[in-house]
Amino acid sequence: MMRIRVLDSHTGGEPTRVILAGGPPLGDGSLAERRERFRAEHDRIRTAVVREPRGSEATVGALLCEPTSSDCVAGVIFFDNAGYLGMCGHGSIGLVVTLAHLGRIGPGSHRIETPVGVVTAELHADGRVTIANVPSYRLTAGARVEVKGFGAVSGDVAWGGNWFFLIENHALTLELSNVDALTDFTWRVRQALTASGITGKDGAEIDHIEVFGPSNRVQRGSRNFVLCPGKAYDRSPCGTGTSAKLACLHADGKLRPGEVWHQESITGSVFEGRFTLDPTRPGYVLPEITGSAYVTGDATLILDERDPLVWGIGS
Ligand code: PYC
Repeated sequence: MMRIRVLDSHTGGEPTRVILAGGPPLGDGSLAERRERFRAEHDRIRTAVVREPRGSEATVGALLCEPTSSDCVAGVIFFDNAGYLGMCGHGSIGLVVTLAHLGRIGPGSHRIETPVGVVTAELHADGRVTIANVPSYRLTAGARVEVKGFGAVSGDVAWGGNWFFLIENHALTLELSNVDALTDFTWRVRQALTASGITGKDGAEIDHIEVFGPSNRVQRGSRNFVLCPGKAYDRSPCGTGTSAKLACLHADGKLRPGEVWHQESITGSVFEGRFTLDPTRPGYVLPEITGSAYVTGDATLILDERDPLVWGIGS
């Protein structure tokens, strides 16, 4: 019998489950090394925590780790029903609110180590959180891919802590009632990208697909639908996806440093995004994403080896 202590929250509708105790023993090393150990030796703990019957297709897990650097308040490894994430914007906002709920941090600036670099989080006095995400950039503008049932689709390939394909031109309505059609379209796009060999840097798989449309709620912004690696859609506007969007807006000369972009999600929640320029790398932006999260649960998960579904459905 294993017991795993978790705190649940949601950020703009997207759940985050932080493992506080009882997680896998990953030893020392960088967060990237520990993530590989998690994947190689303890993957069934990932599936037990986020898959049904304990989790859901939308649940993102966050394993709280000792940081290697003493100026970081925490280290974190994000994961979902399909595998491991480089960074997670909504999850970082959820983690900060969780640490505040536990009394471990107060308002102010905090550094968090992830497998793809250190992110800085500002907890504001009103409870909102701003994440200074990893440097983000557009790799390819206007890549074209032939999508079964839809014909040629063009989009940008950009990095925001995960790899994204960002689509502006399409015929779909961005409404919650249309999630099945949006999921079908974006899943086909993802498969077509893989089949055509369109990738991120160094052949990295593009595992997030983002579709944009007009928003009637926000000004200077848009509404999005984001397909996550495990085929669930992001209930939040997606922090890493908004970072990739900021990189594309900058590359197209449509948003200047410091100007605010409002990214509304398919569920109606909104992140504020802005960027500064990376002084060391032309074309890269340093995104800042602001959003709110709320704690929704405090639980101990019980993993009983007599249970045939102990490691989660499909595991
Ligand atoms: O907010 O970056 C994000 C994210 C990635 C996957 C789900 N949410």
